[in-house]
Amino acid sequence: MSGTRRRFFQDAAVFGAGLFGLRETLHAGAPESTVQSPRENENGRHHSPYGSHGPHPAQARAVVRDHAMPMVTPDVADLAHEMDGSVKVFHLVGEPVKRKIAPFKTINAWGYNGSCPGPTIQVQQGDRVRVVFENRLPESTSLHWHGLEIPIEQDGVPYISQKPVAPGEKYVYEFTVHQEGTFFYHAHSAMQEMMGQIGFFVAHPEKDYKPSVDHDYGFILQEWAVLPNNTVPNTAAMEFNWLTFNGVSAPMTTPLLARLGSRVRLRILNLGMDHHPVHLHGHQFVVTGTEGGRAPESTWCPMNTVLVGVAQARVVEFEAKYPGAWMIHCHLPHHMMNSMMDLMRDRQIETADQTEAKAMGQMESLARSVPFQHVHPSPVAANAESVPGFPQDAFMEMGMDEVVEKPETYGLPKNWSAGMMGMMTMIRVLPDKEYENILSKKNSASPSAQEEHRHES
Ligand SMILES: [Cu+2]
Repeated sequence: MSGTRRRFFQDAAVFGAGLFGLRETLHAGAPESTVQSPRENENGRHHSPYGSHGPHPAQARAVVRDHAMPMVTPDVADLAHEMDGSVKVFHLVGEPVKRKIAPFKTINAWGYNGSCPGPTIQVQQGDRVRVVFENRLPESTSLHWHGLEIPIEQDGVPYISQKPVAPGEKYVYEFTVHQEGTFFYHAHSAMQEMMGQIGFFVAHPEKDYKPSVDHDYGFILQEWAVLPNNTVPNTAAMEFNWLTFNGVSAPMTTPLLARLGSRVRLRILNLGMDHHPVHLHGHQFVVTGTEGGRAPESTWCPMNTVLVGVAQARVVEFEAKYPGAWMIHCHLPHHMMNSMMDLMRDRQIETADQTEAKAMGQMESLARSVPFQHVHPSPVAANAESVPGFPQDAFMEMGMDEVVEKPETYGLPKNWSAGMMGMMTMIRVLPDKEYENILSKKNSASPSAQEEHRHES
């Protein structure tokens, strides 16, 4: 075991339960016993996603796999399981979910177990998996296992492979996972997909991937059309004003942490109406896998932007060589924005009178109603008004550091949040001392979160 890898496991023990600053959102209406965070898995306080009890041979292998690293889905919890003999049993509940996607915007999405996207399911290649699904939506639905090679009866297509699951009904899916890779589950109904009904299904490989990584993170890319003064996504829309990573828009996305010199894996999954070119700053990565599993090393080539098409997963890996807060974002310009219209409510900044004083006055009064402190640090030229095209970005920035503060944001430059919007997060590549400092902050910041889950153990 390399020094870096050993340190990772030490870190995992320190991390504690408080990975998420958004716990109250994640758990709104969720049966607590069915959701847990990846770090709780690593801490060993709860059922591991790999299984940890029972004498079955598959179990013995699973115990070994407890030491493998689960993927972390920032801002989304993992789904716990129980064992029935050698079968891993998950309980998934499809239901309406309130999701705070930005400090001033909460939407009525649909998801699973109180979470949108749904909680992450992590299994081991070779596992027998049972998912007891309960439909608490107001209409029929089903669950499709995207990318998995399973019997047709488990495919989750209404009328074709099963009867739709009616509201209030349960349906049991059961199959053996013979593949490895980054898969997902979703309702097999277009409008329900656009309401948010998707979640990760990760199958960890029988034989470790080479090279091994020190950090493994997953993102689900989603887009939403939610008009100002509205909370319900327009699932028939062709244009989108809210873009999210794991159900939150920057700057609410929880920054990723990586120790300087470590190897990082990102799994990026897209379910929406657009394809997203996801770009990493300051480093080159290689695509090591797709929604079909691990890609042969002969296909790896250096890049820093990967196009993640609808219904695709792209797995990339890189060495975190350079210290700093490096952006990871969709590069479509309009996907690097939040909907300013929401902050304006029923008003707009009048472009005919776009003086800084007037625009700022409106921003300040609206920010107070949210409430957050709006900081606008970027100066404009004295003759800005006379330049055709002005303004473009001048009044777009929304500094709100305090509102989105969490241990992972500690030490970022003042007003960092003004530089982050839409489908965007950052990976903070940190030297040992800074990295450990944030880990200990996470640990001490989360006693209530630890307390909250202790009774389940
Ligand atoms: Cu995009």
